[in-house]
Amino acid sequence: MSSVPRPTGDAAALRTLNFINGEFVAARSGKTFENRAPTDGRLIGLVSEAGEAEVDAAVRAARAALAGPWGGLDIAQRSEMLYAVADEINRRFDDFLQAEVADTGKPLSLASHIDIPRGAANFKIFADVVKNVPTEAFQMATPDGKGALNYALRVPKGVVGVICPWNLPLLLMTWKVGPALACGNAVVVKPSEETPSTATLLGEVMNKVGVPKGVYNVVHGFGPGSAGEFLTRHAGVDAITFTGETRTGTAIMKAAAEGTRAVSFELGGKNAGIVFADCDFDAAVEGIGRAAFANCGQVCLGTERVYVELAIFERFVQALKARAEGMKPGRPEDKATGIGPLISQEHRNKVLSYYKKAVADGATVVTGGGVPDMPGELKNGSWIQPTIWTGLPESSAVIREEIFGPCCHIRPFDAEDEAVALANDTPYGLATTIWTTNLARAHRVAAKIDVGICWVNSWFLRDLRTPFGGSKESGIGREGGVHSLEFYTELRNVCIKL
Ligand code: NAD
Ligand code: 6OD
Repeated sequence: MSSVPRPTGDAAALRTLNFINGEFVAARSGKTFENRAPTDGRLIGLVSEAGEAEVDAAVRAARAALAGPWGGLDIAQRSEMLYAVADEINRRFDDFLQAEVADTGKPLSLASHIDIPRGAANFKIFADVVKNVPTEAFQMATPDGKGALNYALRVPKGVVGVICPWNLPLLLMTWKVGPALACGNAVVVKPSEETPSTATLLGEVMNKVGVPKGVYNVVHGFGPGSAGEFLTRHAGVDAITFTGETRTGTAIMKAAAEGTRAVSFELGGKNAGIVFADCDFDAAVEGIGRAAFANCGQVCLGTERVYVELAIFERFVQALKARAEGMKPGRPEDKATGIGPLISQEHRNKVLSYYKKAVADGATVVTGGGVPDMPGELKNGSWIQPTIWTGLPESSAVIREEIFGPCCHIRPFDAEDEAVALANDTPYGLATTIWTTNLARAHRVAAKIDVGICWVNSWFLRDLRTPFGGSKESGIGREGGVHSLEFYTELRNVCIKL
């Protein structure tokens, strides 16, 4: 039986199953929920909703794997296995691509350049990191003159619960599963209820390359009162790594407090873009265009607040308008498609409520502001127009709250300090993108913005060895490169009296 429904055929008969202890299993309760395509609302298939029994079985399977053959592998053997996982994802590239595109509706061009290649790369990079990061050693003097030697061992945290969002499903899930497994942990993954497919498909890959059963488990369901809550509350979970909304992070942190479990949180943002008059104008328009509209604005690092130096403000607004209007909505496989739909009708209602609020708060709608007219079955999809506003007060909810849609507000500024103050005036602290050709200014401003990631003359340019995460309400901790090892392992100091 295939673990993932394909987008064609008798969808109602197809089930996306949980993956527990190396097997695809339906929940004992028989409960399922629908997985619908955001492009046209068609039923992709039914997803088996894990209950407490399945979550418990997954956690136990993970624990048993740690005590079994997985726990006995050395770093080189584990790394070799993770390379095989990456190679198998690449071999089945088209299966992953179809599954991701069916669940999200994102353009094939985007998923084939970002989501799936990064899904594979996340295994290779951390397989390399674990092999190359040393631990520390200290010699110390002792009163008897013989001394002592201290050295640190890195040991896995144990069973890691991985809770994922829907915007970059495979990429963000493997961004956590890759390092967790490289460090020798076992995982239980709870993908978003909106995008269950690629995490499930990865179970087939794990079996194919011989990852021992129980090392990688997937349970499907929702948050409160469902698999998400059952997993984060489960006493057998040693650490929780989560990507999603800040308020969900708060709920998970409360669950993790029981048993003082470690958390790593990658949360929401309300990121600023700052465009100085001395920028490379075309590059800035292109970069801010990507930051505001890529993935239909559903990227945590995206820019919803744009501050542009007064001298180029009007020209910039018109250029970004032209760029937004040039993005044609359409089917993922259509080469002319520039923008996909939002993930769901529910999310579209949320984004549209901000579109309404913007007008109520006095915005000038430069472009967009509504729903595009789509032909045929696409009418049933969750399409939305890329939207640009000007003229809002900084106090508007549209400026203060994360919308997670293809939209941005553009405001002029006069001076560098003013731009920095505006960018920092938010409870979030995830990312910023700065556009300037003045090198001294680039360094100066980057140092003053209170975020985890600051891009200069670029956006979403990722070196996976670098620290990734947010400050303020955008997260707790950093992942990436050696920083991932800090979360996914415990350092044990061994002190030997000589
Ligand atoms: P979400 O918080 O609604 O859901 C994320 C996951 O948490 C889902 O799997 C959901 O089922 C689960 N969940 C919900 N409530 C839960 C609970 N009480 N206990 C346990 N699990 C629970 O987020 P989303 O809507 O899927 O994703 C969009 C959000 O994610 C945006 O806020 C975005 O900024 C954020 N995000 C952040 C990053 C980052 O790296 N900082 C990356 C991507 C997305
Ligand atoms: O590139 C990454 O590693 C990463 N975590 C990206 C997050 C994107 C948020 O939507």
